[in-house]
Amino acid sequence: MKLNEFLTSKNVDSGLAELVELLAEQSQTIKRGFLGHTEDVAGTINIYGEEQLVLDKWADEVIVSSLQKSKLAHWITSEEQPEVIEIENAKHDFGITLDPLDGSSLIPVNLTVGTIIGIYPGEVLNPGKNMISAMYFLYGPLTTLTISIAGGVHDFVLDRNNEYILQKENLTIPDGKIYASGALRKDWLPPHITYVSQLEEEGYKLRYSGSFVADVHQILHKGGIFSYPAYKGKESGKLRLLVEANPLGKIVTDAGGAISNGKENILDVMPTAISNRTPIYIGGKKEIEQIENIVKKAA
Ligand code: AHM
Ligand code: MG
Repeated sequence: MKLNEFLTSKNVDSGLAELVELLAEQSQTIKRGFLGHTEDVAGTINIYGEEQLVLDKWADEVIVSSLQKSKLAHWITSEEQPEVIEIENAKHDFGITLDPLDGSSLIPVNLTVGTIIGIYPGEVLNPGKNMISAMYFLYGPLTTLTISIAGGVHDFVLDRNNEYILQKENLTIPDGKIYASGALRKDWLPPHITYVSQLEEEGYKLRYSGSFVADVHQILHKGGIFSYPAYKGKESGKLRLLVEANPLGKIVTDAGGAISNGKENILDVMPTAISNRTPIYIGGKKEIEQIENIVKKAA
């Protein structure tokens, strides 16, 4: 079943369906643009102090300009933009969060990267639990779309005719024994050290690529836990609350898993700025309970 047929069959609001289809079209433009630009550095730095690739800025431009032209959303916040973009005379009040190319440091070595998007019914400076839909596109051996919409999480794959076709409806995170942890081991804080050694003792296997969206995709389909913890000198961790944690948090939660900063559900956190970062634990409910118990005991 094609994406547009699926959205119709689920009675998705026509404005939201139009927006999802527009974003799906942009993902194809982004994927086609990789050829020939995989190593180019833009010579600019984003608000997080990271060097931008030509492709980071270009993917951002593709999606932002399509939203500006279509007027299907009112607000956009992007990892590559310093401020919230407001679209005048928007047709709907949707607020969009965007990580145009997550894991982009892996593009020069041809590993899987993706685009992460959250959709709010209004302004983006809101707790993640207010999102009405979230999705990510993965550019790997296949181009895929995983979306939380209409009460479930669904996988689509781009076919030879450039149509996203339903692969799996209402997917749920299985039990599994994979773990991923970011930050340097020498900088981990005591609760995280305890957690990782417990996981390793229980037979969890390390799988960490450096692409959050690809690593979480693996956990969503195979079970386990991804973490990018608080670490020495960086109590808020590395990853971004609005454009990274919340959309993937919604997807994994809607698939029966959970997301936490070690103390509480990240989706309950009220952001104070679009640039907020957060420690992240995302995966199975059992693994999230385990880290929250360790953190509680250590307090
Ligand atoms: P990006 O959105 O600029 O690619 O940055 C975020 C990425 C995540 O995809 C990944 O989990 C993390 O940064 C990797 O960081 P590190 O190199 O510290 O392992
Ligand atoms: Mg990112």
